[in-house]
Amino acid sequence: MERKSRGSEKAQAPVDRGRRAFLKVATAGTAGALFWGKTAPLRADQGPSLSSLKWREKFIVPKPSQDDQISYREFQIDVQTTLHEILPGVKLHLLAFNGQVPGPEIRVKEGEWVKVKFTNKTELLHTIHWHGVDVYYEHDGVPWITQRPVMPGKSFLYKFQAYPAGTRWYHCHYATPFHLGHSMHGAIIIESDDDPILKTFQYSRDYTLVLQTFDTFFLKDEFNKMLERMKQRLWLMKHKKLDAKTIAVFKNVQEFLKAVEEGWMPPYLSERNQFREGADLTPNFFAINGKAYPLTDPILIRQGETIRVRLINAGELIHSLHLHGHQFWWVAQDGNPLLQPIKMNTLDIAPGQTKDIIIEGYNPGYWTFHDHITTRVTNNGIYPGGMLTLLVYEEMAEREGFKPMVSLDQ
Ligand SMILES: [Cu+2]
Repeated sequence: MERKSRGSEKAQAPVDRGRRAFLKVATAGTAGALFWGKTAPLRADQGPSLSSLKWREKFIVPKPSQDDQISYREFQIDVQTTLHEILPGVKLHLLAFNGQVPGPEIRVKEGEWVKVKFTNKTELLHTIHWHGVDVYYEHDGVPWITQRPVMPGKSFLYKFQAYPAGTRWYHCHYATPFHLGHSMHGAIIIESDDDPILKTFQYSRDYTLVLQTFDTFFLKDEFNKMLERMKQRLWLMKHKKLDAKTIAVFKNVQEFLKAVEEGWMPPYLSERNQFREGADLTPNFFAINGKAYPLTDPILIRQGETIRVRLINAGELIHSLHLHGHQFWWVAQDGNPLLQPIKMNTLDIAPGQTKDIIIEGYNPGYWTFHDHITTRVTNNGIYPGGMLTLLVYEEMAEREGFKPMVSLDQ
């Protein structure tokens, strides 16, 4: 089913005409770019205009229909505990979507209707939030605001129309400092035939890199506490005592204030204190797609090839990613194409953000791509490690049988 009326044809026409006009100008080699309908000088660090003015169009996010007359792309996602290895000897019990770290990547086309059956296979409470996707509010996955959390053993059907195109992600929105840190996240890539980045750069390969930090002491400690809470909750469930009182749900703020007045002690006044800013979260492992260097997967490229790398920061820290031997194009922010790509070699990415870059294969070799906040290229404080991967020219590696050296200096 097509999304109805996203701006009138009349409103779109000038943009398309503008884009065609610009492409003509660009191919003719004129040093000028159409920017907001005016000619602006093309800076050396700017790429061709991506002319993405879609966000200006007017539309209302549709509510998923109840009768299921729509044809959906269907996905099954569960959450379970899994034993995940970041590095040999560093195994952590984590909460993971379909037992994977990061969770399965969902790829859909813009405008497609998506149905995700989410099943909770733990004794904790969870939801899924679709980060950066324009979903109908009832499917936004914020516990107690737009839905009741998904209870142990229960399922929830998330339905939405995939929009807008771009690099987006999903994560649990329940007790997020803990559940997100525990790897309840994954990528959702919304593709479009009309993607200005694909049209402009004609890239042939597309990589997704999910950045994550682990505080293994915190996670181990919290996991043990969580197992204890799970045991308690199982007992409550068995004796049919898991109810609103047990998990302290109030209908509104007044009801909550009244309970405090009458002597009920909120958990933040107790000793639990589990997510205290700064004091507790001191990550000692830094991962790309669930692995720390030297177990990170290399990014493969060939001479003359253009690739797209989608970066998703699912962790707690800001990263400053630097690529050796190349300038790359920064082309999208939070999934949305920039009006003008920017040429750079070090890109910062804050928690929750996604950024897309285009790398052109013009300097054959083996190059590191890493967080330039240097404490993050370590494993438990030991260099080298952490958030570091390699850009590897495939044909060279094939010819020379290149395998990165692994040094674990004492
Ligand atoms: Cu959760």
